Amino acid sequence: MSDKRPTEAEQAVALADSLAEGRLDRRSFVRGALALGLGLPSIAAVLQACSGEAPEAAKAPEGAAATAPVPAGPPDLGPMEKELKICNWSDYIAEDTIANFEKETGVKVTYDTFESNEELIGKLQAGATGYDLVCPSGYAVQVLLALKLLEPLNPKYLPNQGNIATQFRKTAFDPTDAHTVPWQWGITGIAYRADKVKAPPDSWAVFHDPQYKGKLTMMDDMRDVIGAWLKFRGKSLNSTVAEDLAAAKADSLTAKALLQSFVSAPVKGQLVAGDVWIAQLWNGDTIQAKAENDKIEWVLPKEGGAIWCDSMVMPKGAPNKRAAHAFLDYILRPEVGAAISNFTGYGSPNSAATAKMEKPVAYPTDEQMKLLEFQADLAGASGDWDQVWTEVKAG
Ligand code: SPD
Repeated sequence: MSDKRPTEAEQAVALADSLAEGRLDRRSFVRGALALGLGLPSIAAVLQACSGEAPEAAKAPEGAAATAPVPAGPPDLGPMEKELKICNWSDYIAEDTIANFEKETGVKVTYDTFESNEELIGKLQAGATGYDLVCPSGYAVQVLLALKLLEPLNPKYLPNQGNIATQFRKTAFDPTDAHTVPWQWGITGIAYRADKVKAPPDSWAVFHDPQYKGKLTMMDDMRDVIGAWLKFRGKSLNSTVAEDLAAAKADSLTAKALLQSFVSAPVKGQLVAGDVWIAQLWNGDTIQAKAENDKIEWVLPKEGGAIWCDSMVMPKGAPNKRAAHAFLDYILRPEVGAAISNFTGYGSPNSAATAKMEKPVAYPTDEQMKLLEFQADLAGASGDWDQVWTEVKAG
């Protein structure tokens, strides 16, 4: 007989299983869940998921046949698999997050990284990645959903889902919370070496300033670069208007003549070393660099920039779905979520985790939000953007 005692998360899943399979009534479930320390929002989420009741919007109209079939939810998952394969952005997880999960569950995790949403979408479109969890930004979730490349999640296995902050529920990219568990949110702005620049930059125009030729970088990321030049001209960073894109292309090419390179997360080392003085960069990665060199600062340009939320999703055909859910519920624990954001420097979409963070990143106020815009799916215009980016890279 094994002497391994079930963890609280496993007990919570077993409790939810018993409720779903009718071996436990709702009152006993609530009593057991409270004894395990589950929060009321998590308990309510499981009760709703197990109620068999269709959501308000999906309910049959008055007078419809009482026997109309209720749409089936995601299927129950089998036993926990022994492996899990994750693909995430680089520098985006605490050092012990994976090791602690492996120790607790016995699941062996393979962890790969990617550097842009377009790289991730390309991998998934090519098929057969074997990934169980990947972490696209909101607009890329919309792209993957449109391509039918995602599996729905089963809330029955996510009792900690109730810890997610309200801003990150029922989002534009996942209106029913059926496919995503939000991971981190952040903002694209400008990192700079305060000891090297003449004056702190406050505009995307700094990437057109010849005095910094060779000391500048912008990200190797179509949405961030073209989006920045759209904001610079007072346009939406999701614009699909031909003239706006033509202007953004011209601005990108003017900048390119002064840039050392297009580079994303790896620029941190160059900023620390002083080879790069001014870099388009995400706020959290800048905080990671600042930990190594306190002369590094970050600013949101006066013209504004992108705010985004990256979420864990399960690609179509994920081979280890039960282990994927176990990992998602694990990262939704307050202390695990807090440790991840303490390392990454980004905001946590988990309010219980934010409450435990050393230096929580505050969500922008309504006033600050006026400068920020969420990136959205470009749908039919993505080919036009690809064309602009290809010409910028080749130009
Ligand atoms: N090092 C992790 C950075 C994650 C950035 N993701 C969002 C990009 C939005 N364009």
